[in-house]
Amino acid sequence: GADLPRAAPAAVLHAAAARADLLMARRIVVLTGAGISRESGLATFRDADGIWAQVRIEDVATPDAFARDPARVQGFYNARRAQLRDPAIAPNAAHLALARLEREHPGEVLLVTQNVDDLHERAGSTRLIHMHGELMKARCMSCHGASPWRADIAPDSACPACDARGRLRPHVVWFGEMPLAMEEIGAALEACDLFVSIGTSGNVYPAAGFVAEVRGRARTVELNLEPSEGASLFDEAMHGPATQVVPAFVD
Ligand code: BV8
Repeated sequence: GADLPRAAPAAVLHAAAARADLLMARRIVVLTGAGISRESGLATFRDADGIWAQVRIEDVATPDAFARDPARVQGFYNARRAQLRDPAIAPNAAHLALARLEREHPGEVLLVTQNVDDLHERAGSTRLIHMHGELMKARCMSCHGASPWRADIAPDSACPACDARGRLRPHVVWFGEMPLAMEEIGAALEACDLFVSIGTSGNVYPAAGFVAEVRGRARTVELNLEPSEGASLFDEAMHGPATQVVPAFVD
């Protein structure tokens, strides 16, 4: 009839079926995005109230932007660092559920996050890859070593660790740069039998392509507020706020 959707939607996953999936899975890769931190008070990127609605990517999140106006780029990241340090910002029920998932499946869960916040580690996750870097670290442009960010780092500050006294930049992956740990992520994707994507719009590659890589070999599940760009590529989905759907999936 007229009400039938044109494309086959991902099957809606119920908590009991999700639980059975989890119990059977042996190698789990979880990909998270900004949506998981939204209910902790951090803005997403592409929603109407998102970061990319306030500032242009090409002004703050590309190597060119940093070369042109390092102070502007530092200012952008310093504001986000200050927000992350606000005592009101803390891990939510979704971050905590993923830390429990790791504890309940020792050695079987790899959490790959696109987020530069530190809410997953504050929640207790340890097998964690920050593929787009970490807000609270600086990276040396000469020795490439990452070190904790300090408030007194200026656009011309030198690396405390290397002989070359290279300049420091935010330890984040900008547009046009290669995300971190891609080999390790590729190996985990190849070996996994369950892939869960949480709170990501599916707009930024290579992360947005992970589901297509594992499809057919691994069971694929989307947990997001609404269907993402790649929603039709997932076997199953639960749509709703992360603090509800992630604990429902894990517990
Ligand atoms: C690379 C760090 C290769 C910085 C980020 C075509 C044209 C031009 C370029 C490309 C192209 N195709 C591919 C590219 C490359 C480009 C890209 O993908 N561009 C897109 C825009 C087309 N990708 C890259 O450049 C990547 N690098 O490809 O390198 C290479 C090869 C050789 C040599 C050199 C390089 C690097 C990309 C990394 C960019 N850096 N972040 C910073 O944070 O300041 S990306 C940025 O988007 C974010 O930081 C985040 O990491 C990433 C993903 O965003 P999401 O997390 O998904 O957030 P979003 O707002 O989009 O979505 C939120 C979702 O949550 C929504 O669906 C919403 O419904 C949901 N939600 C909201 N609330 C809740 C919720 N869900 C649950 N509960 C809630 N409460």
